[in-house]
Amino acid sequence: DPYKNEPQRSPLLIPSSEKPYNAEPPQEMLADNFITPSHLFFVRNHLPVPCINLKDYSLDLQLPSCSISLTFEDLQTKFKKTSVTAVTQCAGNRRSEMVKVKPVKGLNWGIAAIGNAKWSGVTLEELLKFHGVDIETVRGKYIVFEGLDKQEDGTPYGASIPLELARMLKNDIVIAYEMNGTEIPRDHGYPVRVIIPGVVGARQVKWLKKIYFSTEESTSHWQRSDYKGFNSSVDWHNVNFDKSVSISQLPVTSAICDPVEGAEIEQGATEVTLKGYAWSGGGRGIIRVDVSADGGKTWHEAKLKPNGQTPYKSYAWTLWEADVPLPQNVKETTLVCKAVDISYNVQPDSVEGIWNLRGCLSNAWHRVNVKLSA
Ligand code: MTE
Ligand code: MO
Repeated sequence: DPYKNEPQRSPLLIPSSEKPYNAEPPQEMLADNFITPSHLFFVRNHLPVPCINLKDYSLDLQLPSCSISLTFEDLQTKFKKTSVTAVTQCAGNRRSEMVKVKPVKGLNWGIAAIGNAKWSGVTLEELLKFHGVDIETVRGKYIVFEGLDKQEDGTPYGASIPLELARMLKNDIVIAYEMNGTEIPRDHGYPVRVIIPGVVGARQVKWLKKIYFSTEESTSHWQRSDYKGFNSSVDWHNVNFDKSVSISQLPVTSAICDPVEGAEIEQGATEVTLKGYAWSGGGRGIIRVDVSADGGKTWHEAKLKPNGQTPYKSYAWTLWEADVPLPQNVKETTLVCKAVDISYNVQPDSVEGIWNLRGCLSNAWHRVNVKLSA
């Protein structure tokens, strides 16, 4: 069994698949902490978790003029330690809302395939500069990352981002050896993982083994034939993955973590307290979250908790809270939230128009139906 050496996991996590292991925390716990505790951080594994002995570990940098192999100690001691607090979100977060429109292929994620952590390590810029490589002039079109987890035929998990994007983010991309101040847990990439803030989870390669430049995107299945968007009429008979652009920076999203679907609001309540998260890709900060307790007829502004970052480099999420007046003399109602980012990007009002066969990028207004006891 290739899965016989999997790590211990928190019993609080709710698995959507066991082998490979995929799980999300209970959604009502998500908005309690600005920094998601590592044991509650969602896990998205495509393959068995590799067993890595620190003594044998090295990171291979394939540079234009030479190949360099760095030990874990090299990473910790040769370079300045930089930290970035950033969201990692799976492209399939909130897929279960898309499934209600029409079935899709993929894990049935709720709203918690997202987390916010502090990652520490060396920036890509510094790592390359140290070895005499200027990312501004290096040749190639993509930077490629490979993991130590392998498919049965030996091909590793891999991902890439365009070099143009890597240049924009060169001081923010971190080759991380710590998560939330301690060693990275096995499920999250022990001992080293790349963090590319503002970019989809799929590119943040765990168990990082190799970095190189290429004229082509990573040839991995997950880069070429997955994690792309399509219009709602494309189905598995006519889909052409080569014709769609790989997902990198993510769109604006938000969700109500508490109350949860089907909750009963206490008798006679005139208001309900909503708690949730909002986040946008590309470092675009959240400027407003609108909430409604009558299905979107009337709107109120949620109180945003500052994330300590700046509007155009807002890689962390924004947690929010709102006390919203409840409609009276009804037995049930729908709570709604929607966020606006610094570019005034908004979330689509319904999921129908953005439905796609892989159930990616599900970022419509988040709706939660609750019961009001008379
Ligand atoms: N890296 C490797 N090596 N193998 C993987 O399966 N999954 C990716 C990414 N990096 C993956 C990987 C996907 S799709 C996501 S959403 C994130 O890791 C999830 O990170 P997490 O498990 O730490 O939450
Ligand atoms: Mo993902």
